[in-house]
Amino acid sequence: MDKQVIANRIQKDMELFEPFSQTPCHGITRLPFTIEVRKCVDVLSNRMERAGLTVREDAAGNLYGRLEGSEPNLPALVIGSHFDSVKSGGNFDGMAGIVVGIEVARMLRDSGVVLRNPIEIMGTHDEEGMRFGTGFFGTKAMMGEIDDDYLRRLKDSDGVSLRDAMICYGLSPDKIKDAARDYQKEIAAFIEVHIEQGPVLEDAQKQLGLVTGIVGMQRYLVTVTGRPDHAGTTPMDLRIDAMACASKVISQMTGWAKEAGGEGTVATVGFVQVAPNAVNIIPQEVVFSVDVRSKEECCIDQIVGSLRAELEAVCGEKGATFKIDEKLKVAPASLDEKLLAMLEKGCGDLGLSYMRMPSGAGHDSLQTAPKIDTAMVFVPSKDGRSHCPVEWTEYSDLANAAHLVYETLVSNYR
Ligand code: HGY
Ligand code: MN
Ligand code: MN
Repeated sequence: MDKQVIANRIQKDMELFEPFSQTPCHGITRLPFTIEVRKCVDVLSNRMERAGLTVREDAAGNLYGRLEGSEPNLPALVIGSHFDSVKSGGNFDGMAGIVVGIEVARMLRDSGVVLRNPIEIMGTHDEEGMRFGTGFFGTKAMMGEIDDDYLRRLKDSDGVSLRDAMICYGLSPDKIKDAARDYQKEIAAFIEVHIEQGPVLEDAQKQLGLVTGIVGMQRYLVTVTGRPDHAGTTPMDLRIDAMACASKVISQMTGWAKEAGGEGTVATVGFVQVAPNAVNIIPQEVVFSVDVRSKEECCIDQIVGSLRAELEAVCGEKGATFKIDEKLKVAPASLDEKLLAMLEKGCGDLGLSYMRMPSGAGHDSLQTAPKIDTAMVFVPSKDGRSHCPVEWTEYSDLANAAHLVYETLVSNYR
């Protein structure tokens, strides 16, 4: 299999998605259940069909392309990742893993090799949680973890519920349970190829990363409520200033993360919204996001505990109130040792340099790993950058990942 041919085919596919962005002059923005995602899914469907796959979309808007094996009743080997993006992100985060999966299907077609198990190339919907503040929607739906309350409760910044967004996209939310898979019977393994989104592989000059585990994550939306007053006539000691309270708490997040220690422990406030958001009005309300991660769940709990205690103290002192909405809570996950060993052997057979490494980013694999044998293959990110317009990965690196997954499947599932 000529590696340049594979890299060229991957590049051709990847470049098809570049025009689909809500922020054409500033990176890629493909929020769930929007026209940008719809266009990506339509192109992905076409590429899957041309690769000989039978395509279907499920009730959550996930996309599957299936290739039968010699024993169709065996559980499928799913190769997947997400087609949605962050705001002003890159074209590779998520999409690269789906395109590599389609390339593996083409390699099987071209080689004439028929695996025992069927394979399914999967594009998942709303992994990032960018619009509704959660994350991993598509894989949660596949695991049967989404109910109607979830769809009604979660709303975007315009007040559109996840349920209504699905209806506008052409889905029937009442059928969400149809997206659930009997994964014990239907899925043998979930394999995700993904850009590393950090500098480790590039610094170590390794071609591939074999992921040993993924950090746990907790996401919250905090609302601090004060009292709007005139910025000029209200004495400092009479104010109930929501921004003064929120900023005092937010400024301590980095210290709490350092104090908590633990491998991969990080805390981020990435979103802040002020109301009424006017230069001469004391803020009535501040809403901010909290994203806390660690390989050790106790470290996450410690940071969230400090957040809660400080909100109590600061708001109590100033006469403000607060609420904390939980948006996401997922435990750290170890990935499957058997699959890791297969991939490691594959790297050896192909002469590809690699290293075992943890993932500080969350992925669909975080949702599948507790119940489905799951493996992740990382490819290097240029300068370690991701979730920004300069995100870049060499197509030859994606070709290496396709080669590894192809060889691993052929060596172990033929
Ligand atoms: O947030 C993450 O780590 C991933 O990009 N969803
Ligand atoms: Mn991402
Ligand atoms: Mn991703």
